[in-house]
Amino acid sequence: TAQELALPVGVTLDRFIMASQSAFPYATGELSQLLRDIAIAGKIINREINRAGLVDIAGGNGTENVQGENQQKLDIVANIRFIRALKNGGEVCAILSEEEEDIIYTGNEHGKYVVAMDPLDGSSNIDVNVSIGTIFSIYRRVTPTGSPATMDDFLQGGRKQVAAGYILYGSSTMLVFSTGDGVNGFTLDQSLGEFILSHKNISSPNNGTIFSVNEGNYYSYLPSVQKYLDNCKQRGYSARYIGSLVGDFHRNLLKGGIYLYPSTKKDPKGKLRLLYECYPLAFIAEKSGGKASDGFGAILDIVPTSGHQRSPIYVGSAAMVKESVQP
Ligand code: AHM
Ligand code: MG
Repeated sequence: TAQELALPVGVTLDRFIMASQSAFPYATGELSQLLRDIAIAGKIINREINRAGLVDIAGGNGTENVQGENQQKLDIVANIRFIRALKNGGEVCAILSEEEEDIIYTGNEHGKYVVAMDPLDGSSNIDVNVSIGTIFSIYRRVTPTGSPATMDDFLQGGRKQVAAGYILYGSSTMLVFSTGDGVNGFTLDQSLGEFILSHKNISSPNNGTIFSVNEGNYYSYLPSVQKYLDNCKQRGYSARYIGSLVGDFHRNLLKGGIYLYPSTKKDPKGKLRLLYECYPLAFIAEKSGGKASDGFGAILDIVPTSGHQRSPIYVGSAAMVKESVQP
């Protein structure tokens, strides 16, 4: 398997992908190319984010996205850049984006893959120079190549993801992904413009002492969730909440912790979107030994019914997730 490959920390993403290509059951050359295209999109978005403060492209532009939320300019920029990179790459026939209601057709009807993505998550953090992220989920299409993709290609369910991951634009920029066999993290070396393997075969600590949740909603959570949060506090756990899912998830993945976005009175199904927020992070969680639940069962087992549906989520260290969803 890829984990057995002798790939030292410090190799470039390209070399990693090349070396592991033959080891992954799914890793056709096309998937490898698609992962490279995502890395390129990440570098481009990284550049835009770093320039944002300078060229005044950050900030609300007055339009709303399909969920009726105020859309920031940089969201739109990231959406456009990502779509363009995947179009040019040629492996993807269609994209589902948080920023657009309908399926986006790339014109590559012979592409074997579809991608669901949140091009820039944590948009409320853009203006204030706090970490934000890109989340992506990849499926092999089920409709025949040469014909237009349909919603069926996106609604296969979390277990059918062939790869998923995120790019975190933090104090450094990192790409973390899995093709089903382990989770690896790559840090962008800005001077070289290359993602370098920095976090090899990430394993989620089974337990931890960090809980990440918007406690402002405490009185609107189920009693069982309130009880879990009370337990965390009685034990003196650390409360850490950026309000940027990718950043909160990533910290907990490395240090041990839980991220919760439970249902609230206002949002009975939670806030986060199943296809391009919950599924990909649940995939990374499980592939690294962690867990992801919607309060009833595994996130990855939820049968999807629509492209932009939401789900409550409890994700992170396995023991913590287990305890948090006990009735
Ligand atoms: P977004 O897709 O509009 O950016 O919303 C998703 C974000 C997550 O990154 C974050 O964890 C969550 O919303 C924070 O929500 P809240 O402000 O309700 O705590
Ligand atoms: Mg989002």
